[in-house]
Amino acid sequence: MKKAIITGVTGQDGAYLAEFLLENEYEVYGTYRRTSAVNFWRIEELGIERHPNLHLVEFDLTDQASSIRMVQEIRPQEIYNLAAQSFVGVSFEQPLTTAHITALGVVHLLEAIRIVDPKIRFYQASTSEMFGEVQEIPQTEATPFYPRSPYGVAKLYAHWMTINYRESYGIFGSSGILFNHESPLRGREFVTRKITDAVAKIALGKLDVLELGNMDAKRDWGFAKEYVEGMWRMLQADKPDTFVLATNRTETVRDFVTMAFKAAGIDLRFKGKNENEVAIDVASGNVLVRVNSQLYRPAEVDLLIGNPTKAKDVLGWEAKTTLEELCVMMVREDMRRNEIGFSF
Ligand code: NDP
Ligand code: GDR
Repeated sequence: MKKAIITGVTGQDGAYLAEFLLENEYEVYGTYRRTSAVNFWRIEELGIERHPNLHLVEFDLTDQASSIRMVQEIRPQEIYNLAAQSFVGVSFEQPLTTAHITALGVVHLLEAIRIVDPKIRFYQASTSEMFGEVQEIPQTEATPFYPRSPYGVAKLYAHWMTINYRESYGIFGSSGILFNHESPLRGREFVTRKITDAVAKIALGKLDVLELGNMDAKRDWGFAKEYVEGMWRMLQADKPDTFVLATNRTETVRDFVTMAFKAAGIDLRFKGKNENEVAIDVASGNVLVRVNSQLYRPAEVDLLIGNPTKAKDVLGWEAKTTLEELCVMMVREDMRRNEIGFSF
């Protein structure tokens, strides 16, 4: 039985990847952080929290000694580094915390591999945020990077360190440049889930207005459950490499708002521009969405669209779920959770 460590099993991707690896007969060691109220709601939602082959390990990526100890004790064949301070907005407020976790944290794991067993295969969760300011459309593995947030800069460091350990020490380190991927398990601070949760609350009469920042931003959104399989495929390949995972379609935040309200049977009409923009319920005339300029970021990534051809050719990976299907899935789940008063 293969052993894999997933850092960040309490997060969206960590939970889906744990489910996928358990289905594929792995023994999974999923790490979580010691906090006053550890949150296992995602693995509980997937019904895997008591799976006999899932072992929950207390771990903090910022602690070098514990990285070495963990790798030494578990001796896995594969490590998936999904742990990160992953919220772009917060990275502007906490640039150093973001750097400690999201940038330097990866070196703790790479060093642990180098010291304990250089044959361990390593996946690094890189991101389309490294592309940042548009240099080329669509973005590929060869597109120049120009990150626009402390998060993007931190991830770029981690990306290059993964490549550096590959070239310097022959470590099988692969980097997945993943474009945005969402699901009912997405954190509610990210825009898609913030929207679908608010749509459910508005439809159920629990909220009057949703406030958003920049609605002109364009993103390439896919379904997280499919993307974690791509991570696994990268570590089964013949050689380590860098791969883009994306849908090759881009939509604005406004388009997603329209789609999500439509999924709840509400048609919207948009009025005004920039910070004066609102979305009005066509049936009632009520304002349901308002722009709050305080939610704008100091620097924005305007347009992301990825070309996943290399992943398709080399890994046989392809995104399948459409944004419309994903949006309906998320609204339905948030309706159910809001109806039963689900606690996260
Ligand atoms: P989440 O924010 O949902 O999960 C992040 C995980 O990292 C959580 O389990 C969190 O634990 C853990 N974590 C944070 N800080 C530390 C730390 N110091 N030590 C150990 N664990 C820590 O992210 P996603 O699941 O969405 O993303 C997974 C990875 O993929 C991240 O690295 C993200 O940056 C990257 N990525 C995500 C994309 C997306 O669209 N989802 C796209 C491209 C890249 P806790 O629960 O305690 O906070
Ligand atoms: P992103 O995701 O920054 O792309 O990073 P997020 O959902 O936070 O933002 C997407 C776009 O929506 C705009 N936006 C808002 N965003 C949030 N969170 N809240 C709002 O109210 C709001 N209004 C408008 C943002 O300005 C932005 O343009 C995600 C994370 O998962 C990263 O970890 C990952 O690396 C990238 O996706 C790929």
